[in-house]
Amino acid sequence: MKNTLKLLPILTLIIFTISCKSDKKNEVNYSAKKDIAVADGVQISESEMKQGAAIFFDRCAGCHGSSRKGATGPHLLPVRPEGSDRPGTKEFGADGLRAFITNGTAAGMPEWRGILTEEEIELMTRFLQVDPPVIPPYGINEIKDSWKLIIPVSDRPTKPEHSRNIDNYFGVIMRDAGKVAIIDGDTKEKLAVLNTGFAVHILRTSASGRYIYSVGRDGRITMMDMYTDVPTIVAEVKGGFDARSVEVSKFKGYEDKYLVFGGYSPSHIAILDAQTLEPLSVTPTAGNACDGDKEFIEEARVASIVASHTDPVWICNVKERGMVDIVDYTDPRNPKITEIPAARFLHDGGFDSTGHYFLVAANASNKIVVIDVPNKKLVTIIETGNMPHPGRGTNIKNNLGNLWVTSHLGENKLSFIKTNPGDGQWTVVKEVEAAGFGGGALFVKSHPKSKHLWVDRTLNPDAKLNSAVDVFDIATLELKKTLSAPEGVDGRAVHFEYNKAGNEVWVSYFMGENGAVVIYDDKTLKVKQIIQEDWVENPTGKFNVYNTTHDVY
Ligand code: DHE
Repeated sequence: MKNTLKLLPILTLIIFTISCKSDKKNEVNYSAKKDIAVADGVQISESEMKQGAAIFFDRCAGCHGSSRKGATGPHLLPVRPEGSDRPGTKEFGADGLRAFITNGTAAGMPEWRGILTEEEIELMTRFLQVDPPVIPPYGINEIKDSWKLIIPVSDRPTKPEHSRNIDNYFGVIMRDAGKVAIIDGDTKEKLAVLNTGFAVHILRTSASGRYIYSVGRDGRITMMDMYTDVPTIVAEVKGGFDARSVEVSKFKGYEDKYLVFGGYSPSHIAILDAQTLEPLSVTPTAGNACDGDKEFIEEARVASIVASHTDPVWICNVKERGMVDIVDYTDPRNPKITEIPAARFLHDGGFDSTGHYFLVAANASNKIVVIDVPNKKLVTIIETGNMPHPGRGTNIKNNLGNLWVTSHLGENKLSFIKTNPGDGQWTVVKEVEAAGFGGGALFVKSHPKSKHLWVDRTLNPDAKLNSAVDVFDIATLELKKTLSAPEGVDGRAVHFEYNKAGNEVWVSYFMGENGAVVIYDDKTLKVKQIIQEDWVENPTGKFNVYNTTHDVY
């Protein structure tokens, strides 16, 4: 059973990728080398190489890395790389690869039968035996070429064209539809459903709250204006082939000025004008690992990014290298980057309640890293549990002190880290189990005005657990209630967001037949409203404008 638990993180990462059922495809134009395919004795044409690369990018790159050198999953290179205990794919041959892909493996690879067609599996058995296609260069010129300024700043309204309360707008991601819905949180009206690109991942809001930016797994950033009567897309740009995060400048004097894009592929930090999305600079993130390993890590993907409110910096987390990069944006064309060696692989994180400290999960080493942002220093690294996955985490307060909370993917554990000075600061002062067995939690959430802590179990294999959410009492840290999916709603419960007032919690249901956004009264824990119209397709992240702008979590 322990082994199953250990596999859960790998499995879950793969489930993320599988679950993306969109017909839309990421348009990565890898340049295939005809001669390599032929020289290796594998029959594969240039167009098949392109098709294989597209399948790999959409389905496999999240775990195995865009360049197939391995990340959370093993490498998939034709020949065993020096020092690796993992054979090359040529050693497995077409039969071995077919068996892995079709049936999955005990090490956590899922069965792709039924998800990929037989022809696609056949193609992948050949694609994986030849050298990976070269990822074409993508730098500032390519970003500039992709840039579309749809509505110039001078043609935009100077004040809202409506009397709605923008602070309580919600941006809701419809991941598989490649869309973002803007919902008025006061009236629950859908104001617009905007096309934002392949497998949208997260949203961030500008410091003024006027603009919402989305980023997707095609590296596309879409900028949406909330001042127009109907929210409108005003600019778009492709910052790379693949990405997971974007953030804006929030420090006084820099509000709504600059935007940072974190590239998974290529691995780089791009800075853009936040009013127009014009690219200003690109800095590759490749380099050595945090632990003194001399291996140069080319694929050094940028994971979470937060914007400091106390300094003109972003905190960008370089996953494979385990480096926390503090990016000073005062000179955006020549950003000054301070690298803080931390732990591998950095993933997601958020601020403590003061906004002075940033806490980020290093999920390959089961740790939470604490960074003192104004002083650009590592405070400490805390061992928590198997695969911490906090989202941005959440801040609560009770008789143990101010606590920042993380859930875990790999085990059933919530860890409460004390953040205020005094005995126990930066240690886990309490651990709590949720209902049932196993991990699979992705997100936690509370609000300064709430008495509750909400936790999902999205990637737990048990449908009863993954379709429910647990609500804990902040004062006692005891489980108060497990809320199952309301009637007529199914799928996995994922991600929470409070409204501005802090008295409603919005929960998404995705990967089912009857997805929805369910709105709970945070006090009574009763369903207030279910948003389940036709346009609601596999909803995932939800971002309230006020809370996102002010980092209320
Ligand atoms: Fe996410 C946050 C990466 C799969 C929904 N996800 C993040 C962040 C990273 C990340 C680095 C932090 C962004 C930040 O704060 O700046 N996510 C990845 C992956 O690499 C991964 C594991 C696999 C993949 O191939 O993408 C992955 N993520 C998923 C999902 O499957 C989820 C549940 C739905 C989806 O989009 O496919 C999902 N991730 C989210 C959401 C956030 C997020 C909603 C933002 C949480 C927040 O409150 O800030």
